[in-house]
Amino acid sequence: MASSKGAADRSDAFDAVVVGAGFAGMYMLHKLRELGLTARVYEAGTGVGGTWYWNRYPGARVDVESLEYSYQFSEDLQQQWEWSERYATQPELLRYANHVAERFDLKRDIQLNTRVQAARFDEATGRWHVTTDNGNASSRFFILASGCLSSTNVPDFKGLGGFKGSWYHTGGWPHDGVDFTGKRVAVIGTGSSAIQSIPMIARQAKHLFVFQRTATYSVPAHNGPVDPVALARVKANYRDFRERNAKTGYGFILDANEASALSVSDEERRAVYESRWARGGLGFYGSFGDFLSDKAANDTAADFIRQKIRSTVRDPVVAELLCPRTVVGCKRLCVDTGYYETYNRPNVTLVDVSKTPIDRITATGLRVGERDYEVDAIVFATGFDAMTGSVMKIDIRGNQGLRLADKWAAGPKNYLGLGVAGFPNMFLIAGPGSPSVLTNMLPSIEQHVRWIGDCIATMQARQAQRIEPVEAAEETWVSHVNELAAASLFPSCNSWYLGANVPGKPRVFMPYSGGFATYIEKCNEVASRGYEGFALS
Ligand code: N01
Repeated sequence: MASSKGAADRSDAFDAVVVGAGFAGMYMLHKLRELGLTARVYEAGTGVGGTWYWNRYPGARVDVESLEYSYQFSEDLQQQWEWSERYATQPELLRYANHVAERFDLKRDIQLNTRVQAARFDEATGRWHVTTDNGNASSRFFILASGCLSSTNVPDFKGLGGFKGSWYHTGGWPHDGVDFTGKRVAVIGTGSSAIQSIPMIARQAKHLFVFQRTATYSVPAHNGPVDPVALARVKANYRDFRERNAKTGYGFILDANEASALSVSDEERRAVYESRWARGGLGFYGSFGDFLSDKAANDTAADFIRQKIRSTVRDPVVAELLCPRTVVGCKRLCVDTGYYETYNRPNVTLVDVSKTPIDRITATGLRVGERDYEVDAIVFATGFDAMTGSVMKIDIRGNQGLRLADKWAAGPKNYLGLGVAGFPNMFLIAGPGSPSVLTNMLPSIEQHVRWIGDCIATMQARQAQRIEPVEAAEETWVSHVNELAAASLFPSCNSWYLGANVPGKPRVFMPYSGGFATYIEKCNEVASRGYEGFALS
């Protein structure tokens, strides 16, 4: 049984405290138990599942195929679990998370409904003291599995407090759902969450107004039931499938074409894009080898998608507004079902707020310039304080009281994305400095958990008490992450990868963009050299 609120009103000592019971926190707990360690997982929600617990907006589903976006640590689990669709819906993913929690008896060490507020390292005892809104704990290891996209971003619009209708954020959707039937609805934002929810909301609402600041590239999902032939092939040798996936740049198999987009004729290039478009999904990233490194190559993909938008959306003015002008992939490519088609509906209006921003929320709607839009409900599909938001909300203090918030004031600094100098025995899972959000998150999470588990096992074998990165290794890693980003097209637009969506946030490209396979090699090399770049004592 998960601990109830009351049961936690005491100070507890554990080998490890883990923040978050999403896919990362759940597997970390399982791994710690395998090592014979005691652990407590704190989770702010009333259930497990992380992202899939919070993001219940209409149309929410994964954008990586379910057969790949799933745990691989248990052969029985991956053989026995049956995904119903190529891209699982949020309810199915949440069922999966709960199934894993039950199957591995995780809930008895997960304390729900509890938010971690502070964590302080005591140099004298070598222990972390963790404060929550529901009891305190101490532990040798402090592990942040708090998620990259869990701290919601509601822009500070004037007048929101006086709005008489209802408002929602996609990342904190009511558990009972929302019925928009007969309502006039505003959706603010056109990122992945908006692109998935807009077609669903448009079907219910009397009228839908979409407020777009930046147009987004999206490829069709072509979702459907899992292909039984592909399923049988994967399950016959799931291990091989996972090994191939770990050798890719993105952590999922996309049959990457290494050729340059500029090395082939116009007809050949178009045929490649058409076949990727027909297959659907993020495999579009694998069209050409220089997709994200050469602007001229990227322009050919951008032109292709713009043509698709123009041939789908009947009103040419609306189609032009929907055509993005940025680099394809400098924001995460979206995967949709009927997104562009939705703008052909008579009850949908696209409002361009790129030049004239939303001025304020009024009692009855939104004001843009001189014009008022009257609505009954507002959906903020405005994203997250990504990658650092959920970590920075915790007051974390390391050696000599050093605050993580101060250390990261100019952007996150860590070594391999796994540890932070000055914060002994603290680990991050799939956060900044690692491939995380640029990859299939599940294999990235599992790779981190395995690495942390091996590291702790090595410490036990050597009777080492503390581990933390050496400053010089951390500096070198941060520079490497920055250099890789600077050599790519990623920094060319205002993305949440760069922190550009949150006013005042330092502009630093946060994830490691050198590719999943290269990153795994680097982590393994560090471990095989006795945790090179870390100080063990
Ligand atoms: O958030 P976003 P998201 N006025 O930050 C706009 C993952 N995910 O929740 O681009 C007007 O991408 C903002 O405009 P702009 C996935 O990794 C995955 O959609 O800043 N507009 C943008 O259009 C994804 O990348 C799935 O100009 C404002 C939108 O709000 C990540 O989560 C599904 C504004 C925010 O887009 C985040 O996606 C969903 C303002 N003041 C999410 N402020 C899958 O498919 C912001 N915007 C698995």
